Amino acid sequence: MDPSLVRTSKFLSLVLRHRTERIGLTLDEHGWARVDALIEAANRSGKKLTLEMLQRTVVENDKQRFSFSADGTLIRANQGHSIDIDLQLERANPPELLFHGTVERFLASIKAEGLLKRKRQYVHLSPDEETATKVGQRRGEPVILTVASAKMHQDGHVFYLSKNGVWLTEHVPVKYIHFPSFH
Ligand code: HQG
Repeated sequence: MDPSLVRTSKFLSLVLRHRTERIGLTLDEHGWARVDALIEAANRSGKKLTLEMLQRTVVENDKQRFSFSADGTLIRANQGHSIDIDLQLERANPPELLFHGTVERFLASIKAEGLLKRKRQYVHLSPDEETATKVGQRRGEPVILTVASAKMHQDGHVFYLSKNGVWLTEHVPVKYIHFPSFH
């Protein structure tokens, strides 16, 4: 991805998922910002942003992190929020297994408490090991945990699938997690 788009994506992640108030923007209850208000608020706060930069970020983003509304007047992040908004995601049937990329230093705590959502609205799970590896790599040498998601679902746990293919759930109890044998 073009480095300037990476910067725009990071900026959008911050203001559309976590710190909207930092640039004096407000989101609606479903996490949408008005495109014109976002551009104005960003430029007012010193971050250059144009409609073309937003369009390119939505289309070319490596993880498809953002979407426009059908009429193009609104924009939001597809997942990853720490602020309390309702994405109105529909429940979905997960595949047999899902994956979670983490790092060694969290394992003792995960073994005690399962996977917790921490600051975000949900625990984020990946559909394949390759994606989970990239998620884990953000923090160091990745450790990939395997989650028995179909079993969890059978037992009544609710799953959602974000628009960009990330699986979301409230909590993964330890009994559904397979840890790699060397950990
Ligand atoms: C860990 C990125 C100790 C968990 C990614 C993770 C993803 C525990 C960290 C999305 C724990 C939370 C989310 C426990 C979980 N004890 N540590 N009981 N339970 N953890 O960033 O899944 O690029 O909130 O393993 O690609 O890393 O931003 O979650 O290491 O899709 O679009 O606590 O964010 O997407 O970290 O990443 P995060 P995550 P974007």
